[in-house]
Amino acid sequence: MSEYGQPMTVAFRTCPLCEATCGLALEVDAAAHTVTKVRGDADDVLSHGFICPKGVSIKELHDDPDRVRTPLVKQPDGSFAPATWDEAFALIADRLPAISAEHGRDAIGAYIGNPAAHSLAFLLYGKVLLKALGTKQIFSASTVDQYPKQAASALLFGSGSTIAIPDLDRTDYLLCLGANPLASNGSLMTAPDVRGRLRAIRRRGGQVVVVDPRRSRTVQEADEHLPIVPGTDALLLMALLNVIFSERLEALPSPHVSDEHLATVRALADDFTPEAVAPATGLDPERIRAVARAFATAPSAVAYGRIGTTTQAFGTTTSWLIDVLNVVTGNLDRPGGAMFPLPASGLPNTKGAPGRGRGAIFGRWASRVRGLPEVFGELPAAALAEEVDTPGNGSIRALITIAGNPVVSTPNSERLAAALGTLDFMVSVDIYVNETTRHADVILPAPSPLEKSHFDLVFMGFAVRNYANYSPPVLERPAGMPDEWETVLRLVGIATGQGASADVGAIDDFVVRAAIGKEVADEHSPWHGRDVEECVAELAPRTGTARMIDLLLRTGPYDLTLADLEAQPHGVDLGPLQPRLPEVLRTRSGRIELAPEPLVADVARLHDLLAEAADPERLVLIGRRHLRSNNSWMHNLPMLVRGPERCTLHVHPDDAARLALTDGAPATVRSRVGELRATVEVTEDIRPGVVSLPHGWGHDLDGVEMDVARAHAGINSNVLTDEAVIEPFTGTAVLNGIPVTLAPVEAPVAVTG
Ligand SMILES: Nc1nc2c(c(=O)[nH]1)N[C@H]1C(S)=C(S)[C@@H](COP(=O)(O)OP(=O)(O)OC[C@H]3O[C@@H](n4cnc5c(=O)[nH]c(N)nc54)[C@H](O)[C@@H]3O)O[C@H]1N2
Ligand SMILES: Nc1nc2c(c(=O)[nH]1)N[C@H]1C(S)=C(S)[C@@H](COP(=O)(O)OP(=O)(O)OC[C@H]3O[C@@H](n4cnc5c(=O)[nH]c(N)nc54)[C@H](O)[C@@H]3O)O[C@H]1N2
Ligand code: SF4
Ligand SMILES: [Mo]
Repeated sequence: MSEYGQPMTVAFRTCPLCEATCGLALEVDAAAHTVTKVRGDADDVLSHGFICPKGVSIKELHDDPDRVRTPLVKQPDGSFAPATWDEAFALIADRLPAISAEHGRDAIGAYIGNPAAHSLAFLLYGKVLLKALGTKQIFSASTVDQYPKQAASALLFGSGSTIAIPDLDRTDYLLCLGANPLASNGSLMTAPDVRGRLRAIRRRGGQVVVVDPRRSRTVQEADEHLPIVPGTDALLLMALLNVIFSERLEALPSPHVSDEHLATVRALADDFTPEAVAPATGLDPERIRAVARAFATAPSAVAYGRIGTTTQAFGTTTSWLIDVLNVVTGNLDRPGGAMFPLPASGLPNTKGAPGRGRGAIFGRWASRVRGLPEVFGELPAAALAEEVDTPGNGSIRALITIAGNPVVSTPNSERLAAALGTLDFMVSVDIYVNETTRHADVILPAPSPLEKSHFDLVFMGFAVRNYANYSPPVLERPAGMPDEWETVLRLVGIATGQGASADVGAIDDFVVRAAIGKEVADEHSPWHGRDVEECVAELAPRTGTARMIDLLLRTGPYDLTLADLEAQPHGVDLGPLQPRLPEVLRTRSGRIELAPEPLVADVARLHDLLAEAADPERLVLIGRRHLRSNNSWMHNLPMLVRGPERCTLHVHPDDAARLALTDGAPATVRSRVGELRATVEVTEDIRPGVVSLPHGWGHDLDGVEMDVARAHAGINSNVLTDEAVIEPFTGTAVLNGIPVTLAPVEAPVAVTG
């Protein structure tokens, strides 16, 4: 019983806080509008009871007094005052259309952050809003994250969401590059309890090899660690291919790859012998050979790369070579290798004609200031500041941020913060007054995660097993609080000139009819040829996100409806991943484009990298993640920030000795763009020449209204990362491998007398 004398109930739902999508079992105290206990759901079909400290902290997140619960409007003195929803929307309707009328549609920018990838509101209606705004100034966290992987996948397989996922539960050999899933809980690999799954690989006689400049927690679970020089993974991959080709260890040719492409790749690898790449990668040639042989001869093997391989100078090329390695060893699309999930809600690769499509198209427009190419409908986040602070036709005068904190999460934070201060108008849909949203004129809050429904539309498509689950809200929304999708559609109403009081239901009806229209027109859809109104009636009386999900499920690859998922609170297991070639392809050729022309051309840059002499004095900065952190926004939860200081600069003892740095003492870190004072942590767990600072900290800026985070402020590593240094294909920021210099901070001379 709760203290209010009401019975306690247990609710099951998916944790929305990271890609692992664990099942939570929550003891609900509806009368007190909170949960009293958070456990892992032992019956969840994917997570089987696994949970991490962040999942437990969902209670603190819900209860957090600093979480924004009513719209906030900026006052003339710079403070925020609560407003009603109608007042907030009226203000937006007054300002936003006027700016686009005066300066053009591109004068309104949009930045979409990471939690939006877990939020049905943005997944289902975000595109509608961006289309309604009609701006090309669209930015997101994807260009400080995974776009290189998606671009490589699009070139190879024809769609950016056709990502080959490690078949973790059946593989005999995992080669993990630039990922630390024991801290991150996995990314582009939805797999709760990675530690358990890695231990299972080793228990069944398999091997785990980790390529990382640091001795990460994942390294501690591995058989072998290759402590690579940051940014040189593509050289290592070329050397692995070189050994495999020269020792004739490749698999039989695949019917899905042309001989010509295979020959191209083989020729490209020619120059990259283990000896040739050894100086640049810092890796022993014999160990490279041994890994190549073991990978190629294992019954099954898979190469997998994440942040350390995408947010670096060779992001797309490295991501490509990872899949080339999977392909030439026969490990693509087979159990234990890299496989393509088939999620219940479908993917672009389940729509249209199977096996063939339009392929990847990039660069349909370019950014105004630097001329950087569009990728997946966006411009690079590294270009956001210059698009605001460089005057001229098309400069951004108003910005909408949605579930994003670009001031902390994107390169050269100080420039971006200054730029946001010059905007004519800014709206943030967010749950905190943080480093970014403090610049807003209006903050529109989202309901607490316990007050929202949940369906991990994106991440079920990147999971190590096919499964589906749906979570209705655990708690009712407080009176007057709209659902997040209603907020998005009210913004759509404003952007389409219908004003602040547009009929959200009518917009929703319009959107669902358009989606149904596509299905009935697609000859490969189970709804092909049906009457739109009859389909609308079939989905009634649902509305909003629930209706859209029901539509996706009914037209998806399994015979499922939302009601089926509602009846299964622990989720529905749809079995291990199945081979999907060739139907999964959407390339023009109908085959895997193993040697995409732009990436083949980029190999010249790899030759240059080979020739770069190793400079023993050179120091580069990389990042790292900690289990109790989530990018920039969960440091206000006491249970996640307690314990020793975590925002420290890891320095190898040799570098510390050379530079006279002391463990626990401050040091000045300088890069081209910024300077920070960091606390040094001397550790053998990083290779010499490399230093590491976690991202997402630095909460002591003026106007941040997060008391716990302020008390554990840390420093923002993106003050040091350089917006000018980007990956060439996607404009993704190079966040790993930033040249820095270090110096001890001299203790102030005591003045007595
Ligand atoms: N140096 C360095 N920088 C990095 C990285 C790195 O490895 N190194 N990693 C990069 C990566 S991978 C990513 S994804 C980005 C993340 O970049 P961002 O997405 O810009 O930043 P987050 O810290 O995830 O901020 C999320 C925001 O969403 C808000 N929020 C949380 N829940 C909700 C909700 O339910 N609704 C709404 N409307 N808002 C919500 C939070 O308050 C916060 O403001 O950071 C990148 N930056
Ligand atoms: N606890 C926690 N979990 C998270 C997040 C978080 O902030 N905290 N963020 C979430 C998000 S948005 C994402 S995208 C994922 C990211 O998930 P992961 O990619 O697993 O993230 P990291 O733990 O940063 O692991 C990246 C590793 O790459 C290494 N590295 C750096 N540079 C290089 C390089 O040049 N080459 C190689 N081979 N390695 C390099 C780093 O030392 C680090 O160990 O995590 C998600 N989960
Ligand atoms: S691993 Fe991710 S999904 Fe699972 S409980 Fe932790 S934060 Fe939630
Ligand atoms: Mo991310």
